[in-house]
This record gives sequence, structure tokens and C-alpha cells, in this order.
Amino acid sequence: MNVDRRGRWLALGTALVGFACGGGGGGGTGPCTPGAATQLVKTSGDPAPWYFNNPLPAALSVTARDANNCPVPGVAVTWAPGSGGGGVTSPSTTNASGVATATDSIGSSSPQMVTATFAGLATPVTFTVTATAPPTSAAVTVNNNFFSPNAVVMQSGGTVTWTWSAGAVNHNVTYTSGPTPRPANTTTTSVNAPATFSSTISAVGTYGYACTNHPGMSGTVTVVH
Ligand SMILES: [Cu+2]
Repeated sequence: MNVDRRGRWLALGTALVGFACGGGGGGGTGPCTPGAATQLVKTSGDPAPWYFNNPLPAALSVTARDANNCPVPGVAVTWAPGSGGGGVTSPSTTNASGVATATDSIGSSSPQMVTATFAGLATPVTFTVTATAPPTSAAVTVNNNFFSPNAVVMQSGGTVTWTWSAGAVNHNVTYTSGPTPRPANTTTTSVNAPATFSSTISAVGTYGYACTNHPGMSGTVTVVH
């Protein structure tokens, strides 16, 4: 809200001193009147590496801009998988901020190339999406009072094992979110070292868990195909 209000004042000030749209060099951070789209850019670069035969956890995103870098809404963007296979949702239309997104699924080879373009654009934008095989198991250390690492990824059917470090006391693993039915929790609310606890999980998704004895002591297990 504050940003919107500031933006409006900025626009008023810009109008009063007579600068043209985009003349401030802000790259479209303030209101401006868009002309025809001439550019398409990655909104935030290539995605982080992910895993074969899985959808990316976040959408791919491009921004359409006019010759003055003003974001252009309403541009139909066509997405296509190139080399590397997989699939991507298409088309999508740029929103009020000039941003169009698409959900990408990685195939069985890496890197996967994905292009985005609009009618009349000379050179499509190309995303490079890298992938590896997911780990088949995961390991987490239970400490006073944190899980390390607090986010792990493993393949469907894999087993995640928590190991209490020396001196770690009064901790439990209690699932708090994710696909249902959830895996079983530790059977007592206070488990002391030495101890281990495991979950073998098949349903794909991200599971949140926590130690109910220590606020903020939490983690996630992401299960992929
Ligand atoms: Cu705890």
C-alpha cells in the first residue's frame, strides 16, 4: 500500500516536471503509460537446479517492456520447451505489472531449454533449466534446538532419518502440514539422545514438521517424483 501511494506521488511529480515515461531510468518501478511491447526479459533469471521428471517448484516469469522500459500489460506470451524435453504451460498474458508466468515440468534430460516470446519479438527469451536425479534418502540432525538441515528433498519412496546429536534432549518430530494422511509422528513428546526416527514417504509434496517443545524448531521434507 505504501509503495502504491509513493508511486502515485512519484507519478504526479514526474508529470509536473515533464519527464516522459521511463525517463527516470527506474526500469518501470513507477507508473508509466506503456507503448507497444518491444522487449521481453526474465523477471528474475533462470530457476535454481531441480530434479528430473518433476515440475519446478516456482513458475518461470518474464516481463514485457516497451522501448522506454515501461512494463506492458496484456501481451500474449507463448512458451515452448526446446531441447531437453519436458513441458510448459502456454500461452500466458502479462499482468498489470507486465509479468507473464508459466509452470514448467522438467523432462528426463538436462539442461532443459524453455523459450518465451510474443508476436513480433525478434529473439525469444531462453531459460536454461538444469536438473539432476533426486536423492533417494535424506538425513537430518536433531540439535538443541534446531533441525539441521531444516529442509531436505528426497525421491518418492525414500526414507528420511532424524538422528539426535549427543546431548540433544526433549525433542520430537510432529508433522504439521503436507499431503494427508501424514506420516506417523514420534510416539512420545520428549525424545533424548541417543535416538533416531525415520519416515518412509511415497506421496509427493512438501511436509512441514516441528518439535512441539520448542517454538520455531521446525523443518520441511519435500518428496519429489
Ligand atoms: Cu525440541
